[in-house]
Amino acid sequence: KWNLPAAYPADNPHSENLALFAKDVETATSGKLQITVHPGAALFKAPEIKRAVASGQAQMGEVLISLHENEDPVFGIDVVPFLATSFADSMKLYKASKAAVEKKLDSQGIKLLFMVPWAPQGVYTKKELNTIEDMKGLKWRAYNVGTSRIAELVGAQPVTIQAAELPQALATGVVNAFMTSGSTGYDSKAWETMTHFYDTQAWIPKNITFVNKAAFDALDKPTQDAVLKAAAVAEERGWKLAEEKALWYLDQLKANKMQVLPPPTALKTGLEKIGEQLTTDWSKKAGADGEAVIAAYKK
Ligand code: PCA
Repeated sequence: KWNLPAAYPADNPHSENLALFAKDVETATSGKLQITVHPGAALFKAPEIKRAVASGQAQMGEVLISLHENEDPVFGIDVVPFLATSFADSMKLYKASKAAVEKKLDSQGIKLLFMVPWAPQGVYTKKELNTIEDMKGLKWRAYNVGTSRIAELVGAQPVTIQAAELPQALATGVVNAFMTSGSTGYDSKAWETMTHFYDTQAWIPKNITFVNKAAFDALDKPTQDAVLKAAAVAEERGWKLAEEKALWYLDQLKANKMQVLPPPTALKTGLEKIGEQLTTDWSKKAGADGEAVIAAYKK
């Protein structure tokens, strides 16, 4: 009996995919390995899940990999703005970076099982944005290093809040703007406080699902194979689900009376400039290893 802490709501496609993964493992092993998924950050808060698995407090987990960019720049490659903004490019970037990510995780006692994308990231506000100057002074919800840095660059005030606490932060007015996907906007009922969604398609972040290496190694071979097979199926299903539902989520924002808009030209240009700055910063941190991954991606 294993636990799998996760950080997003039970009806988010990531969590639904995990539930199906757990079911597949249970079926394939005739109930020998039972995985209980704990969505909604119920067991561990998002930033704590990875360490909980590395230290064996939980056997498996799911987390937004860029939460751990400080441990290795390669964990933040999928949040470099405007590097890979379509699902096809995101898959290419995944393939180019997977080995480096796996290697780093392995050195931390963790085995990567699968990676699944969110939808492209856009900006939620309760006022019109025309340029990045309009973002000055916003109380900006950040979820990782990159989203904090954007706030700093535009003169907004970053407040780091994970998705599980976002609805409350919106309701109490702790923040009045944020970047995320259509799905997290939907999960947190963004329309109750926000009026605009600018579909900037700035990057596609990913979640990783992983297992404590020692726990995995202790399984017998048929059980290991069942886990790996279910993981491969979950990865394919997850990518499909994410892409299929991306537009559906934007439709839900519209149906709830939000304005879903392409970014005005000046805003787009401003964000792209910030993107260039963040790309330079990332390349500096990531050095030759990072360059090699980007080169493989661009090939
Ligand atoms: N939702 C998560 C991470 C990226 C996303 O689309 C969040 O906003 O915390």
